[in-house]
Amino acid sequence: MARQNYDYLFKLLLIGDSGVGKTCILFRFSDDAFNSTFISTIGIDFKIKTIELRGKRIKLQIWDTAGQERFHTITTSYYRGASGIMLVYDITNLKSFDSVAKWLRTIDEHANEDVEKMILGNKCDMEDKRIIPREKAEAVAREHGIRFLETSAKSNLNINQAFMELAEAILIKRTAGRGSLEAADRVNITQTENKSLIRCCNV
Ligand SMILES: Nc1nc2c(ncn2[C@@H]2O[C@H](COP(=O)(O)OP(=O)(O)OP(=O)(O)O)[C@@H](O)[C@H]2O)c(=O)[nH]1
Ligand SMILES: [Mg+2]
Repeated sequence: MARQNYDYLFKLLLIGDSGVGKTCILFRFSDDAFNSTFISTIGIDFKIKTIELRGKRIKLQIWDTAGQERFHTITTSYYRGASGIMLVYDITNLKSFDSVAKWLRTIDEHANEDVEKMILGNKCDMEDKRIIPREKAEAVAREHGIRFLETSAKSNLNINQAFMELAEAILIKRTAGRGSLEAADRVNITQTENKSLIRCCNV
């Protein structure tokens, strides 16, 4: 069996309306690249990236969900296993911001109660097309006690920051009240990894 080369495994989930930039955010984080062609996600997909935080190696398994309503049933089935959720809207798209409340309700319905949440206002490189003032989104996030950042997958603004902040919040929660990280916290080394692309078929 291959030796485990990480201390923790965190499962993260990207959600939000179609077209807000979830896949681009993940692509920027995992491959440091950006694609301006819109290829809407079918069902669900994931990428792996290992980061280092507070001297620990943390393997992030990041699930990228399709925003389109027709995939709702399959995507919500992935909420339960997530320890962190990034809820993305597009600062140039009012509808995507109005949907934030709906997505928060979906989280309440399908995710673990202690899931760490973060709201991301993406495409902040398009200042001239901005519809949602930052303060307005900040107020909503504050009201729900959720972290908030404006990001740009295109110009690589706050992308790393967002994943690091979310991972750090999860790490703090997992290790809270302990002087050191205990073996019980560690992921099961026999756990197998499904690296294949999971897609929703026949749609
Ligand atoms: N200007 C700008 N465009 C972006 C940014 N992020 C994504 N886009 C563009 O927005 C479009 C949609 O991006 P995606 O990442 O595919 O959107 P998505 O949220 O994954 O959409 P679904 O998979 O349908 O849920 C693409 O044309 C991207 O190039 C950004 O930060 N700035
Ligand atoms: Mg996508």
